[in-house]
Amino acid sequence: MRPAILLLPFLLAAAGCGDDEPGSAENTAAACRDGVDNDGDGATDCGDADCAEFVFCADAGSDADADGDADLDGTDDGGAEADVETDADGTPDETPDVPEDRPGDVPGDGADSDADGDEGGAACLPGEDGCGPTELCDDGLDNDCDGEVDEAEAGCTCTYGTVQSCFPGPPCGRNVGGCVDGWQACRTYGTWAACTEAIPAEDELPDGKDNDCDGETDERLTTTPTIRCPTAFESLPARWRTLRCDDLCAPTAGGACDCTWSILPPAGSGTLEVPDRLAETTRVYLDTSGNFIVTATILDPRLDTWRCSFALRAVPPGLEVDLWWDDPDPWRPGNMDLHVHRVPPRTPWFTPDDCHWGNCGGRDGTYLIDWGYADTPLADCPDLPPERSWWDFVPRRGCPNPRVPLESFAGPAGELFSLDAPNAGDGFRVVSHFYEDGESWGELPTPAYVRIVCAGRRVAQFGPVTLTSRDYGTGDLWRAADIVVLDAAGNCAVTPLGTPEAPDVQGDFSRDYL
Ligand SMILES: [Ca+2]
Ligand SMILES: [Ca+2]
Ligand SMILES: [Ca+2]
Ligand SMILES: [Ca+2]
Repeated sequence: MRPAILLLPFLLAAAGCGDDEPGSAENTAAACRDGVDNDGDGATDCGDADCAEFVFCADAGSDADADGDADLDGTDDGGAEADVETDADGTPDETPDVPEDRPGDVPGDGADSDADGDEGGAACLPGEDGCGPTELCDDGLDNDCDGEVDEAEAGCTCTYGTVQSCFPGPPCGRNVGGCVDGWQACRTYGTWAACTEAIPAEDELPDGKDNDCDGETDERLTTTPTIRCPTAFESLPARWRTLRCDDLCAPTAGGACDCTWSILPPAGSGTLEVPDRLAETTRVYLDTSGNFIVTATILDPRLDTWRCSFALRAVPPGLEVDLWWDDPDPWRPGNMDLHVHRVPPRTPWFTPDDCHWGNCGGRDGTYLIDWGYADTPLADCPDLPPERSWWDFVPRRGCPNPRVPLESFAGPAGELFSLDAPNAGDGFRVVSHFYEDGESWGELPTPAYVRIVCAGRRVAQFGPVTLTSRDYGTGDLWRAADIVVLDAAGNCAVTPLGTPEAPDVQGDFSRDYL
């Protein structure tokens, strides 16, 4: 699902430029972005104090979330957001941590295999959008700009369970400015699902962001920005993220703004809305990995209304496995459980080789798993909402590996398995168990999904696979996939079990064997 990024009607006010005269002062929006030292004082554009009040200059160096990375300044400084290119200004980052991706490149890989500035799609020259008459398959781009990426109608196929990053277009906007890639999974019948969790190109707004992803920010706009809209922030999953209206209100607004918040989470999340959506400062819980797209509707001091959408990217270290399900009967919610069994040994399920809610989820202070992994320091452990977790990591001064930090007793929120630092060669098998289904035993078959994230990258997603609860605590087991960790970074290979047409779903009796 993609957010409906619709612009409310808004008023364009003439830029109030005061006492400047063309060529004599550097305090107009145009003069502060023309690359010329207009007033001859030796300082150019944002380097000139006369330009400081403009939002595209005022952002420089701010660090609103105190993570050491200047959030909206368009430079990577090696902090937590270093891999998120927020400006796409066409100039190299001053202190780059990874090479920047170019339009059409595979996002985040920092590579441009043929050095043409364009790894995946048509070469993009200034002013081009990359739209063409033909959809190309396997590039994660909407080449024919019909709103669908690598679509079945164009003859594109894929291997069930694989996941690719995708961008719903236009192609030349990929990884440029405010555009953010999403994900799409290959469905049971071998075609790509819709590209979700992305921010596509929008109409340009005066907000300090390159909304139409053409490499220019706020171009051809005459109004002074009153808001400043970021592109993306990175976080660990299972964390709270603070949202501040102040961060979206430009110094040039001349006062405080008023915000209303909404959120569109990844599949498998229970964070369907911002809890306190009218508050100027509030927070949201990132309960799984992936992109949470936050949209703020902002009322500025001039009573103009704007919209700003940005991505909160929850990226786990090591290995994360998610289970979620679409409960067809919310009044009697079904309760599935995630089990991750180390392999070897090939012992039955529900043993100490199987990490699940009962021995790996912190219930009653019991943690009965010893797979030889070090604890993760407390500072890097998840924030835990009491309604979904039994853990208290403080007495332990850390969190164990592996662990099930979040449980769920009903959809749409899912369950999570975390192993922060797996070793090369480690193997695991993933099962979903339909524990019980309220009072309606076995009457409501329920579709389940499993997602596997390795080294911060979503690598596989399986489902929907229909499971049935046959009696209390004794429903189906779905053996979804085997995982082998390939290197110390946590990259992995995933093999589905069963076939797309006949997934490996067996009754509760099958818990006696792996
Ligand atoms: Ca394509
Ligand atoms: Ca298309
Ligand atoms: Ca632009
Ligand atoms: Ca803009």
